[in-house]
Parts: sequence; structure tokens; C-alpha cells
Amino acid sequence: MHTDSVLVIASEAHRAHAALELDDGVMGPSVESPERADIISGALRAASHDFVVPDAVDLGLLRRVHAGEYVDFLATAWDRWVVEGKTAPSAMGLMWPTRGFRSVCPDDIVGALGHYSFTADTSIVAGTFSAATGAVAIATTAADRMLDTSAPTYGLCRPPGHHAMVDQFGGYCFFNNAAVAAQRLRDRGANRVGIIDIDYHHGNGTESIFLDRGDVVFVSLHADPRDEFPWFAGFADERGTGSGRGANLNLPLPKGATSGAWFSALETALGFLTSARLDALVVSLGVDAYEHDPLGTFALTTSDFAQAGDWIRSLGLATVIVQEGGYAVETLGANVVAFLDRWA
Ligand code: SP5
Ligand code: ZN
Repeated sequence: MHTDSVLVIASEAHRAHAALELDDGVMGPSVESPERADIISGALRAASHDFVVPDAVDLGLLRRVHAGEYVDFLATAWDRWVVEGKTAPSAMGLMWPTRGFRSVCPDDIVGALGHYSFTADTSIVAGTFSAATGAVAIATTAADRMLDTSAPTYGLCRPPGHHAMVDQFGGYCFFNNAAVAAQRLRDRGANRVGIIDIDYHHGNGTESIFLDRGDVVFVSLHADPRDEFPWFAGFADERGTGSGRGANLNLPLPKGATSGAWFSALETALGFLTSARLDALVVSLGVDAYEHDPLGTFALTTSDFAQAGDWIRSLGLATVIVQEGGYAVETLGANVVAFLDRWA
């Protein structure tokens, strides 16, 4: 193994998920595409990082982070869609249980899709479950190899995970890869684990999974939900509940935030993590805060991602990095490579 490289965990499983997205009323190919992972792996190989394939998915671990009934639903949703006689190329809900409705799971597949999801940007195709469990395997293996070697690892997870809640998919996410990695670190002896989420969007799924827990500390830098997806979570007053009180920190930034504002928030996030006295760290690495990202409005440059990696590495913690968003395909690889550069 090169000593100047980060261990990358990646696989071809993601390819089975190429879905559609409803955006501004128009149904088309999702920006969260297989091409994204190909671009990132191509750039990481060109930068001489070492690759390993993941171990088989640990479904027991997955079922402790997500509800068993939700895992079972995703395992069978596509087949139910087909059995119901639907010929559309992707399965998605049409109605969600918003204010005034009941939290029941309908027998009908379209109703059940509404029960187990929260957005119209995310749909299911035949290979979605195998791709999503493949991403969980990558995150778990990234945690395992980091613990085995004490060196940082990077999980090239696709589909991403940070919007996925205990029993709901959305925001292109089905299973919460970062949450699974954090739980693995806990299970293997890290008493307190931090998660720093620098994706442009708030990691509402990760937040909700750990909101009432003090053993996994979550901090997120993201666009203010008043302006941006996921609109209904990510506000600064979400500080945790019960034994998780104080263990959640949201740092929303206004639309169009400059690099200066972003790094000032990163400094706050790092101070918060330092006071939490962590044993290990998971980084939810979205690179959609990039200046030219089609979904973002922030102003980060490729060299800003190198600096962000440098600052987070300076915490000196045992760290697992997992891929979240980032849609500027022409610079996606360079941005991930830049972040990982200082960890080698
Ligand atoms: C993992 C991640 O980054 N998920 C983000 C999901 C956001 N999906 C909604 C995107 C809506 C974009 N609308 C753009 C309007 C111009 N077409
Ligand atoms: Zn994002």
C-alpha cells in the first residue's frame, strides 16, 4: 500500500440504482447518477489512492439503525410495484401523511411508498435495494478497516445516505450510510462518536436517528432550511432531546454564503467536536457546497475542500469519511480528491 494514499472502499453495486427525479414539476433522470461514482473513483485512482471492495452487508447492523419493517419494505417494494401491474420505470409515492393525516402503513404499494418516504426527488428501480445495501456495506467496511489500521478511510457510498431517517427515504437517500458507520464504531468500542456533515443540504436523517442519543454527536453546516431543501429540518434550535440534549448542532448559512462564512462555521463545528471529547469521527462528505454545483448556492472552491479536509484532519481523530452529495460532475472528482489529499 502507498503510504501517501487513503484507503478507498468502493464497489460496482451502486450501478443498479439509476432512478428518476421529479424536479420543479418535471420527471427526468436523477442528478444523483451512477456517473457520479465513476467520476469520483476515476479521480481517486488517478491520484493513486488504494482501493478495496467491501465485505458483505451486515443486515443485523442495518436493522439496528433502520426499522426492520422499513428494510423489509425496501427489499420488496420494486417487486410489489411490478406485481401490482405497474409498468412505469420507477416507483414513487404520490401522497405523504402531512399535517392532519395518520401515520399508518397502507396495504397498497403507492400508499406504502408515501408512508416510507418524504420527497418526490427519490424513486425506486429494480436495483435500488441492492445498490443501497451495497452502500451500507461500503460504509461499514470503511469503519472496520479504519479500526483495523488506525488510518483514515473513505467510503465511496452511492446512493448517499444523510437524508434517510429510521423508516423514511428521500433526498436521494435510502439507508443512512454515515449513521451505520457511526453505529459500527460504537459497537467496536468507540464510546463517543462524532459526525460532521458538510454536505450543502442539512443531514436531517442523521440528525433524527441520533437526536435523542448522547453517544453520537452530530454537527452540520448547510444552507438555511428557510431557503433550501430539506426545508423542514436543519434549524439552529435543534439541539437534541433527552440524553441527546446538547449533542446536536446545526449551523445554517444563508443562501449564497461565501467561503469566509463557511469556514467560520466550520471553526465553530470543530470547537463543538473538540469539547465533545470524541473517540472517533465520521465525515459526511458532500461536495455540493462547491461554487458551481447545480443544486448549491455556496461559493467553495476546490482548494477550499482541501482546506476543509486539513482542518477536520487537525482534530487528530480516528476518522471514516463517507460520500454524500455533489453534482457538479466536471469537478466532482477533483473536489473529493482535494478533500482527501491531506489525509494521506
Ligand atoms: C444527498 C443530497 O445532496 N441530496 C439532495 C437532494 C435534493 N433534492 C432536491 C433538489 C431540488 C433541486 N431543484 C433545482 C431547481 C432547478 N432545476
Ligand atoms: Zn446535498
